[in-house]
Amino acid sequence: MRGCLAFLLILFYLTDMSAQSKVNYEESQIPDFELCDPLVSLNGTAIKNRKQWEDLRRSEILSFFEREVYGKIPAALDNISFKLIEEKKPALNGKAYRKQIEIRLQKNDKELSFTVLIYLPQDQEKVPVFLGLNFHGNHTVMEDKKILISSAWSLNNQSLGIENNTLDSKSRGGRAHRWSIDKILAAGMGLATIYYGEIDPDKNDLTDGLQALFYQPNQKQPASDEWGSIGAWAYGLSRAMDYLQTDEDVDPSRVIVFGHSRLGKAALWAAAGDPRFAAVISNNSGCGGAALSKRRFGETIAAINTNFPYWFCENYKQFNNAEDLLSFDQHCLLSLIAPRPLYVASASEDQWADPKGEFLSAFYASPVYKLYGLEGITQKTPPNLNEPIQNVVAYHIRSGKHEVTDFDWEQYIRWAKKVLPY
Ligand code: GTR
Repeated sequence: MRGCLAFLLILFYLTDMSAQSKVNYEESQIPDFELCDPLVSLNGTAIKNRKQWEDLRRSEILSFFEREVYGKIPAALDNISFKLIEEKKPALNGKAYRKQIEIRLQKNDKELSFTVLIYLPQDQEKVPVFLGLNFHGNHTVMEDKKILISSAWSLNNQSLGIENNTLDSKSRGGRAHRWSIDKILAAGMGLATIYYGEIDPDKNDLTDGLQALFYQPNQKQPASDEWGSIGAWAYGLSRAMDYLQTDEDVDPSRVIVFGHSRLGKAALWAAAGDPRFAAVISNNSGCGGAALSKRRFGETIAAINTNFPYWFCENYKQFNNAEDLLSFDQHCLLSLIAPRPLYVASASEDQWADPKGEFLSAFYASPVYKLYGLEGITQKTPPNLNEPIQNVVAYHIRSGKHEVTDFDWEQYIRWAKKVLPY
């Protein structure tokens, strides 16, 4: 009897593993599925105007994503403070000003700090700013020796020469190609960036980082409806926004939150929960970001929860290989951004992130923009490669890999100038 049970368990495990490892890249193999209508509330009420959307429907959607996907923020901070660790100084051969600010969070007699690096164009007041997390430290964003190197844990990276989970000057400027700072400054805009590992190290261990600040004595992991790492990174973006609101060089009404890949998921979630972000850009955010989960194309919920079991809340695992149970798909996450401008971008070789699922998600979120009289994505077929659609909801599919390129930034800057209030 016991042998039989063990055999069944092994069989179940193997079947489950093979279901997880089969990655579908065929449109013809996408299962039939139904998407919820963002404009019909849970009790069946048709949402006809902004008031109904804001009073009734929006909070239904937001609380679903809080409880079942990214996890709730467990409590309020005891204190937040800002320290200018590098005053505003001329940088980049006189093209810019740079400053570095430490943000300190305190809770339960514990604290966590992270550093915001800011570049602003010279001779300009109240600058609109792109705010984005970076993967390997602020010092990788620019070849600028004055940028402080973080002592926080980092993922190793061969091409950047990062070993022993420790950052050093070898990787200085190693990711400059992802930030197009010259183009941003030339457009009269600024850049604020934070190393995400200072907020929560990207490893399967929630005993440190932001979560740990909020634990009760003896608590070692978040409750099943509380935040994972993506929730923590998004929270860090909002705390950076707290700072930006106090910075007299920045226009707090024009802060665009940006993120690539896992950090694109964090940017979307930050903007969904924090209306102070004027706009959001999701660059190749894929599964658990802009892409529709029910398509099960490329990365699936089971795959992401297996490879990164700490990114989402524990409750999200109930949807592993059970996408039909989702009462809301990711287009509903995008609808939470309305009426603020939203840019979803894909790359043709990034099939893992399901470019078509990212496009359709923006399309299905667009009726909410229409309630506000704004133009979203109105065509149901994706545009040609490298031919952006730039309405209040924007989309492009760039040729090439999972990356952030100059082409991407050129589109974001052009669009930001068009859609932000001036
Ligand atoms: C992948 C992950 C994606 C995406 C990517 C990244 O391994 O499966 O969801 O987040 O990492 O962040 O680069």
